[in-house]
Amino acid sequence: MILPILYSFRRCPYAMRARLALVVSEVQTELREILLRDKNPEFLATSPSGTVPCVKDRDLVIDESLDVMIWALEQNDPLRWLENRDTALGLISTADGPFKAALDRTKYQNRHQSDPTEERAKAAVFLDELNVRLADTSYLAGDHFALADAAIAPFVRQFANIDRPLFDETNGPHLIKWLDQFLEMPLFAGIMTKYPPWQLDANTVLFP
Ligand SMILES: N[C@@H](CCC(=O)N[C@@H](CS)C(=O)NCC(=O)O)C(=O)O
Repeated sequence: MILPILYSFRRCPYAMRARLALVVSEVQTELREILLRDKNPEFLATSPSGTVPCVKDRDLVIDESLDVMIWALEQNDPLRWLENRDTALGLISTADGPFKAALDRTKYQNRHQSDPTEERAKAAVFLDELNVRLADTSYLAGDHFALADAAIAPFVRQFANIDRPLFDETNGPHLIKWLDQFLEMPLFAGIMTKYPPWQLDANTVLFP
């Protein structure tokens, strides 16, 4: 059987969300760890955007992390991650749009010539919205950890890691608890295994 290939990068939050969905759906892939500063020609020939994650399943190429999640979960969704999908997709669109822009402009202020205080304020609009949602339920879109949580938590983690004490001081308790719960999930530990960068003659690495 030819397995789908997953081009991934351990620390990329987009690749993290894809790996979370692959673990939960038990869709097995051949994992190829990519170095973003030295991309393999095979990866560049596959991914139209040159970004991770990217899945190649025979003739099908999936170059967007959210599409990888949905592709995997539509094959097998034992934990009902696709429930409340429309609510999830709305939140993910804000996370990937204005929130991710503010995250990058807070984290890489030199590259963007941005004002981190202004950018933190923009990020806070979304983070406050999440905190309000999490006051009512423990998860972003329903009564269990699902698509929205898995797609968004890697980005909230990245934002929090810029300055964790400041994050804890300036964010609501429900959001902090939700993030900490995510970081403690065996599921999260399971997608953060380190792999050597892939090479053409490397042994096959199965994921999950
Ligand atoms: N919209 C894409 C974005 C993926 C993305 O930007 N990934 C980053 C790594 S976190 C990347 O591969 N950047 C290419 C580079 O740094 O050269 C998705 O959702 O998959």
